[in-house]
Amino acid sequence: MNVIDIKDPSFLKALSIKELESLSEEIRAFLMSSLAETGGHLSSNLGVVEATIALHKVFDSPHDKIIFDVGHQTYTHKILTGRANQFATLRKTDGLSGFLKRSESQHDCFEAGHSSTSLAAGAGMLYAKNLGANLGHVIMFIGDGALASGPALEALNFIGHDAQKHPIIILNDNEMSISKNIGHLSRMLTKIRMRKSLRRLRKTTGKLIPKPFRNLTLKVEKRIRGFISGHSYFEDLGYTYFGPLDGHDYKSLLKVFEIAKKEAQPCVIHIRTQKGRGYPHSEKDTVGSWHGVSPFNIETGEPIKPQNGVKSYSKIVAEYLTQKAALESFYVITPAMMSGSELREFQVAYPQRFIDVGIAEQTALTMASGIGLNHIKVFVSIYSTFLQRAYDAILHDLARHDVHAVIGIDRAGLVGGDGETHQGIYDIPLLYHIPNMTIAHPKNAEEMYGILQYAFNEHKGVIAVRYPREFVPAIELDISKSLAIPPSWERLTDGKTVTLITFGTHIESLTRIIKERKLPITLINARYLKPLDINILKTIDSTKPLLIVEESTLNGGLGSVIISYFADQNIRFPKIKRLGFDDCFVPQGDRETMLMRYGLDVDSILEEAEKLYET
Ligand SMILES: Cc1ncc(C[n+]2csc(CCOP(=O)(O)OP(=O)(O)O)c2C)c(N)n1
Repeated sequence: MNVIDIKDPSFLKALSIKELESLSEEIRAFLMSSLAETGGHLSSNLGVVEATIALHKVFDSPHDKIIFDVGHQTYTHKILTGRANQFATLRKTDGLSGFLKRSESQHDCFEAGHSSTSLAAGAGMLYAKNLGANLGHVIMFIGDGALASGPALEALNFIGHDAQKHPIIILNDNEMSISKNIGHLSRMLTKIRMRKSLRRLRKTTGKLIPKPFRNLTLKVEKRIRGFISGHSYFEDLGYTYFGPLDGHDYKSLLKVFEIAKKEAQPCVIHIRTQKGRGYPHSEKDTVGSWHGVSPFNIETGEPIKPQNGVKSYSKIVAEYLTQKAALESFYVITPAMMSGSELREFQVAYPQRFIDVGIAEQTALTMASGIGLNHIKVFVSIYSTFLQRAYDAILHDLARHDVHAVIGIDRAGLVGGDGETHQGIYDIPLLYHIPNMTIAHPKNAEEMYGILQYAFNEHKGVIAVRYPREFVPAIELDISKSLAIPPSWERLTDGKTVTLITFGTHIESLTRIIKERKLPITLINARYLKPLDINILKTIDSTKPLLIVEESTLNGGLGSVIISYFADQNIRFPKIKRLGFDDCFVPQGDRETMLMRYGLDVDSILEEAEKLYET
């Protein structure tokens, strides 16, 4: 069968194991050729082809609810539910989502993008079922990386206590998060795997051992087994535990899924899969380079458009940290995003000062407080979108203690293909009202170094430095030549008819165009969003219109704070206009297109300024 022709998963019921195996091969080949064109979450998807097919064969979606954690590994699910023909648009503007999307299919029963929500969502569905919601089995499919995160562990603890409900948790254990997994849960899973291997070893070698010695070896083995595994973690939490199974072997998958279907108790099915299976480059990956990829050449594994001559802001920050670490000791913490935040080089150079806490954003920020309270410097690298998970840790644990800590907010602003769930446009209001908080957003790489110098060397409390998912020319910056830039704004042009306050990377183009075209605009770089630069605000001509632009949600953003300031001073402007995202979730799409759509590209900003001074 051509995968493009698949309409829904019902055809799987009639397929034999041989046929399922050849379908897996076709799906893998389709995924590889399709993702080579579009990019996407390659490794996670190649690993779960058999498990997804087996789930859809045994269960009846959409009546049975299959909730995939994060949703980044759902490409096979998308194919089986009739979306293969949309794969050319994967993660593109107005295209197929890279995650589950309820508006795409009735088989997508819950949407995510952030990890570790599937168990709680599934628990909610079971409670809804109890009050009469018409749904069948509830299956939560979660990776070993996501299971180790707080929200998943909380739900695991909660669900297991209720023997009346029947959640089916599929634990997809590939020993990887994006990079190698960390933590004790991961070690415990290794022990469970070893226990199974020991059992198998005993079966095969037992007969070879002369009879008088068999009892002795059994005793030794029992001792080793007790030492290695103890009771099963999941059984102790109230689950019937199945596994570990080979997650690529249909015979075992189908058998155990069928048994679990009939179980009346909460159960965990532990499957072992190989991340990146079927493609040598991704099979070998241990650092996460193939977790999410841009378009690549299948033969060589090389990216189609290598980013020559440019560097990401993440890389600029990582280079600063590496240079800084040669001068003094401090910690860098990441919640599982070493690869995306380009911290690999730092980790290799300073492994003792690099902490990957796994998908544990709150832990990352509270740990930073513990470190900072002991007068040791600490940098937490975190994506804007995942910072949402750490709000309380920042407010309650860091800012309230007024600890010195630097938070690097990566992916601030629009993020492109990851879309709605990952947009970095909500952190400004989230942080702004927190006392003791300083927030910066440099306009370019040099300014980034200057702000980081201030943040590390002179600042006393919590400071967040935002930077976008954008590239800059690959210049080498030298920390020794970077002067600290303390909280202040800069006036870049002096025009007579309108004042434009903004921050971020479009400032350079705006400055250039305003100067070239001699536009009558006063342009102000609000490189510190908090505190406001009152000295500069006092110089603004309130008889002229004011335009405030931010690549952020407007509610509670910089514009609203500036307007509040002027209102408090009883200063009125003839006109004030704010540009940003107005109370909305912004869908996926390439950055430039989406900025244009929302009127935030350089041309639209200047047009808006022009309208203000013409009226
Ligand atoms: C709250 C949150 N933090 C970080 C991420 C980024 N992220 C996406 S997938 C992933 C790894 C998940 O690992 P695992 O659950 O083992 O799934 P696998 O990709 O290995 O199948 C991470 C860290 C996220 N989606 N959500």
